[in-house]
Amino acid sequence: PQQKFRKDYAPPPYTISTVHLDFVLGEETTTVTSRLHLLPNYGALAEGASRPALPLDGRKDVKLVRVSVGGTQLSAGQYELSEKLLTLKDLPAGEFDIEVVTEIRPQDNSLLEGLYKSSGNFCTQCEAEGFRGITFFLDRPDVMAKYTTRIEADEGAYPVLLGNGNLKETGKMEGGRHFAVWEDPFPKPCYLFALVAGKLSMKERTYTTCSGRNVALRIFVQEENLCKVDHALDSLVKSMKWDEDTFGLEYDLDLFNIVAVDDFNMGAMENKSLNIFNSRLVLASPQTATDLDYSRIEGVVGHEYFHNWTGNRVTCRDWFQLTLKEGLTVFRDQEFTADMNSRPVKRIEDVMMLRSSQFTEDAGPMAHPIRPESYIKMDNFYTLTVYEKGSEVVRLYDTLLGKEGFRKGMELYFKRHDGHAVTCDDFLAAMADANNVNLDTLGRWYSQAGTPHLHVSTSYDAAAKTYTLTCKQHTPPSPGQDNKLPVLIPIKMGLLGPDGADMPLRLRGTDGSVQDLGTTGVLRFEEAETSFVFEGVEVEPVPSLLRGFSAPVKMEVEGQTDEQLLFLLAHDSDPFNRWEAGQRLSKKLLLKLYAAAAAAGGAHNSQAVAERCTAAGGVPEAMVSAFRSVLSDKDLDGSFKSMAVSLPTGNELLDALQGGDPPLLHHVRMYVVKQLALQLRPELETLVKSNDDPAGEPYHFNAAACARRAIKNRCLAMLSSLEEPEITSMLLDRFKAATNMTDEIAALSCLVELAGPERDTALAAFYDKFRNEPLVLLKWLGLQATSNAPGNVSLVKSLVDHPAFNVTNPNNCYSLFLGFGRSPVNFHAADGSGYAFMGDAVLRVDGINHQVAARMVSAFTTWRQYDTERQAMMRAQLERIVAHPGLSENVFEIASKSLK
Ligand code: HT7
Ligand code: ZN
Repeated sequence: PQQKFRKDYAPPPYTISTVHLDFVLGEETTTVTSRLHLLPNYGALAEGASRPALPLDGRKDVKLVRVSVGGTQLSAGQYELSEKLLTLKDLPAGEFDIEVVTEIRPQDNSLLEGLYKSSGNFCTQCEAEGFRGITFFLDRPDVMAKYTTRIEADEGAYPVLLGNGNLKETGKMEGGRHFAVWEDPFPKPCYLFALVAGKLSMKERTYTTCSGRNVALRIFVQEENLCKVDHALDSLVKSMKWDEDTFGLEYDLDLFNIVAVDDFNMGAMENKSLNIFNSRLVLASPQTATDLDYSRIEGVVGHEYFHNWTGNRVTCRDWFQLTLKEGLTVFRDQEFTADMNSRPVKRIEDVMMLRSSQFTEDAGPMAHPIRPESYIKMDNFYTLTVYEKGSEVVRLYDTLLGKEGFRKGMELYFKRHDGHAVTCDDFLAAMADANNVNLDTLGRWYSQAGTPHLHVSTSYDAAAKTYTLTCKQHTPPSPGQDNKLPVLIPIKMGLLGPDGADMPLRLRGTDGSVQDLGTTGVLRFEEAETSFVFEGVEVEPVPSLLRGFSAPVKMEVEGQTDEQLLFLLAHDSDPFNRWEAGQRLSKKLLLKLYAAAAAAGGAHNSQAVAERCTAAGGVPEAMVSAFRSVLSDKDLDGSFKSMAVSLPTGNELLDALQGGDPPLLHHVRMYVVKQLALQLRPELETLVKSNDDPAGEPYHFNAAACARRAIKNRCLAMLSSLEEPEITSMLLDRFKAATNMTDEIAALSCLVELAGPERDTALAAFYDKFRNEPLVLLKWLGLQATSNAPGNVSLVKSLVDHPAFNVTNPNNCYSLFLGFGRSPVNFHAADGSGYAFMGDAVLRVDGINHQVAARMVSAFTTWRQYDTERQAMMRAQLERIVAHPGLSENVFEIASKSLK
């Protein structure tokens, strides 16, 4: 397969100003007629040079029926046709029209890219390069055109016909067929094209924009799901208002449609005015969706809506710039969620995810800069790095420039680039120019992969009353990048006095002047090493560094003691750093106990591990009492408490371990949870009781109600680790009595981890209750797949043949296979059975859907993190996969790069 390189970018030889598409949708064949108006883009030609050819991207399942240039049909010898390309030559001078007629079979399209069918309805997915699965086209984001779409179909089977933009015309035809014509006034790249035809029901609301225009908001779903769209509609209204208030960005058409489909490779797609969503990110009712589902729906509805400006009105010049729209839009959706709910809680959740998954990606064989340099399949670069680290990089501007400066930068960005396809450099330039600052060292974040390491040492001079922070940074090598330059790291910080209050910050400048930073300052650290000196520091402070996680780095604070961490946990005015102090304490402890358990060797059952951990000192009283204070603190929000008593994820610990044994680490984590539960049992039981919803109270999705459920269910999970019959039966009672999905699934997930009849009883009852709710069955599959119950591999194997499982549906594969890949005990079973199962599954799914299979094979990319036996077994699976005949480019790229 061929790699594409960022350095090779060249503008297209022709651009397209208008596109007229005519779809005749059929059960057997769908015919697409595409009429394009082309403009030369090759500039002046050298003397004697002929005009460039026009290469139109296609796919092997797109059948070319005919092609005409300037009204004349070409004969076979007048064009070149290969599996992926239709090349037209000897083109007219100046502007000209072409017409391309193709035939496709959406009903056979299991890739779910281009035009396909889901639950009997037609729908599209064109990002990144799906449009070429519909017709031959300049399938690249820098070709922006105005689209008109005519859709014709059988009226009985497909009463709803949707396209981008405004509805211009509808009509009935002979033979029970009908048509609709849609016109989108905004130029767009083809990846934002969309079409839907099907039997769908709709719920509508009106939104009046800040300038007084009425916009019809419509959500289309299958009839039986109409009762589950209110939350998505509420979220859309909130998003529209938030974007007006925060960035002055108003919606630009009179109609905004969302369609929910069951078969979708990703979460959702921001097609202009016709967003298409995976149904799991639209549909919610208290009985079928958890608080987490509600929150994700709010976030993703916001994310897709925000793309209307960051992605659609201003788009990417090429796919290497993907983070330009995705990093920025993730940042916007994170800020939206923070404003709608709890800011500290949202920040902690995002950082937990970044550390447990993106840091792993950044340390592995697939590490790439947020703006990658090359790819084989662009679909493989919709990564946590591009999205989540990309958002962290956007957050750097926000931290450095402040809210006002950031908004000024955004305004200049839109002023300069509205209606254009641009680059990350253009974004940086707008931010820098609007604020008149130099951001060159920030630009390095776009080109360097890997997580920077920040090392801070401190010193206090009592006589001079100065306190010095000496900061050093380096970024470890990553594939293809051995040497890295220092990056701009904004260090948001404070200094705590002995009473726990923030001290005033008086920073000494290089010229000897003193800058007053208030009590929280941002240090601009951009060299390999810099010392920051604070003056007038009366007593030695405890430093609170990287407040709010002001940069995506791994920070080590030399000499930081447990006492200092306990102090920060108790007093830091920055809630993020309070949580962070607890995480650092827990991480130190877990790594120490793991080392003790690993050194003892031998069998790794939970009993033996517990004995070794106890012999190594167990969980110190100081930590128990710090957690007790958090749990009993009346001023702390329940969601925050729940996160403050959660241990760092297994992935985060494995990243620190090198050569780790996942089941052993799991047992060590469970040992610590159990010890905490034993010693904090009274507090946990009190919190469970005091946070139960009052009887008869209906479900509400709001910060206060979610916080109550979060702490209650965290306490239940901790208590369940005690494996006491009394607690297990209480969990079963709670499972049966639950009135909302959050509580029901919380109890079930505890039971699924326990051996005993309650597990089977609960799983069977849950299945019976929800056998007709496909989205809820995803949870049922996922819980069993992820379970660490010993010997679960055989149960997961049997689920593949269960009637609830459908291998052609991406959500099913993600729940079952990706869920299984997250189980430290069973995926990493010592006999390699988990790896073999996953290897087989990757190859099977690759025969159906390349994107889904590529996501599954990612379970193996971390193989170098584990002990030598596991490394060998995982590597063997990757080698088997790479050698498989007919492997997709998607899977080949991930598997082969993982082996390098
Ligand atoms: N921009 C959308 C990306 C997307 C996608 C990419 C590849 C294959 C399928 C896909 N479905 C959606 C989603 C987003 O980030 O908003
Ligand atoms: Zn996006």
